[in-house]
Amino acid sequence: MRNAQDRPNGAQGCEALVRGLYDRHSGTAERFGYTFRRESVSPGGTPMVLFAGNHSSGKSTFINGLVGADVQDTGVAPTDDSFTFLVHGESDGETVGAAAIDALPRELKRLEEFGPSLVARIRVRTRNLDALRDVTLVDTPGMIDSGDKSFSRGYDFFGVLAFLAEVSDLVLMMFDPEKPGTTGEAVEALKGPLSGSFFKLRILFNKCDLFSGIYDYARAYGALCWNLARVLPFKDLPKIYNCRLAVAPPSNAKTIDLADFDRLREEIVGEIRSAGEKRSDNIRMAVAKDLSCLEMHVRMALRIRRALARRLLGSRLLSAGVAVLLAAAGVAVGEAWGVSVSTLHGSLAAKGLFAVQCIAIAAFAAFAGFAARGISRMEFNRYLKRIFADDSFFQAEYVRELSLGGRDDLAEYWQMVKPPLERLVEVRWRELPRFGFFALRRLRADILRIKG
Ligand SMILES: Nc1nc2c(ncn2[C@@H]2O[C@H](COP(=O)(O)OP(=O)(O)OP(=O)(O)O)[C@@H](O)[C@H]2O)c(=O)[nH]1
Ligand SMILES: [Mg+2]
Repeated sequence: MRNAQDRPNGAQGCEALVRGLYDRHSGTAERFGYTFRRESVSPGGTPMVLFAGNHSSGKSTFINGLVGADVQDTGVAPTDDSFTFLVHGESDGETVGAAAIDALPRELKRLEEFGPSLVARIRVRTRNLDALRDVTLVDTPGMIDSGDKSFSRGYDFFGVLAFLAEVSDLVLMMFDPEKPGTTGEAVEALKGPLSGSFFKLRILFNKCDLFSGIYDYARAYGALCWNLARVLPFKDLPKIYNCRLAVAPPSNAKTIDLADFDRLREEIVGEIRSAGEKRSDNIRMAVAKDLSCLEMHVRMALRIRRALARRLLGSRLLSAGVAVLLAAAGVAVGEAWGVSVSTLHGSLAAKGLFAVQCIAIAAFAAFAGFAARGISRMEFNRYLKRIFADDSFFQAEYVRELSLGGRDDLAEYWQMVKPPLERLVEVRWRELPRFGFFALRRLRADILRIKG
């Protein structure tokens, strides 16, 4: 596989810029408990194209067609449960598991974090094929539906998909007429893991040769658009590449013209071949997104910490106030109906009774104070849980930007920032820093710089 040294200076410059940015902001990320999404980048590495989608939608067939050899198994039944990286090498070879991850570029090391079940399913196939010189192709397990909700792949499939989409330069999501956007995993993938990579996502509707007529095709295409509209957060429908990769069995006598499907296939093949041209831009965008997420994380952490500290102080003052009020009321009641201070000059017995009265008042006030504290702590915990139940904190923090409109990216970042921030706040909100003015200023400047 090619490495950074083989690539031109533009890519090297991009790598240096990116590394400098991550170094500069790693302190802020650490202080605020933010984990970078793509800390390690190899802009000089080979561009990567990810093939995802329904099982039997033709991912492996497409790859075989691109490289001009049968490197991947194909078949109608779910064929593949591995993530296969097809890379160029002088001799043919195959590695699986930890050794395969070692053979991949540095930025893919994070795959190890998904656990041994995933590591065992990582495969690197080296082939001496010209088509692989300038691109690494990644075949993924087909997406399926399971009747049993407890069905699991033994690793975080969507997490892996999100990570691979993040580091890829082009992501192909393949559907076929049999399941036009109705596969549970495919829908979930578009809603979650791939939602941060829409700008490099291409949707393919394969096997268009299978339609028996234009009505048949229109119905399936309509169903795909209908299902996509429910998960894609855009007003406009993205371009869908209707194509075919194989020839239908002769029994399916065609009444629709296949030429357009073949043209669109060639268009997407062209995009795959030119994936390298977009690599520097993709990396810049990915880093800008990562830093923007860090900026949002810092802003939201500061706002939430401030709100929680205020709430905690309020509830403490309330319980102390309850104790003081009850103590004052106890003293007043004692003065009116109990042993008054004015009677203390008298007998020793009166002094004794007065002491008992004071102790009783103090005990009562302390008990009431503790009870009030317990109640306000419960209320505080409820408040803590409510913070992430809706997006009101996010909307309050970004009220100005949201009111101006045209900032759909903010909602996208919030979806990425929210889950880890929620976990962080729940576990250690007190340890979050109180101030971040200068860190935010630096971040803003660098985000603008990298966006160019
Ligand atoms: N008619 C027709 N058949 C196709 C087309 N593309 C792929 N196939 C067939 O569909 C079957 C499944 O293709 P694969 O490439 O194995 O599909 P896959 O997406 O890799 O499947 P998994 O690895 O199981 O996820 C194979 O028998 C292919 O020959 C196409 O455009 N038209
Ligand atoms: Mg396959």
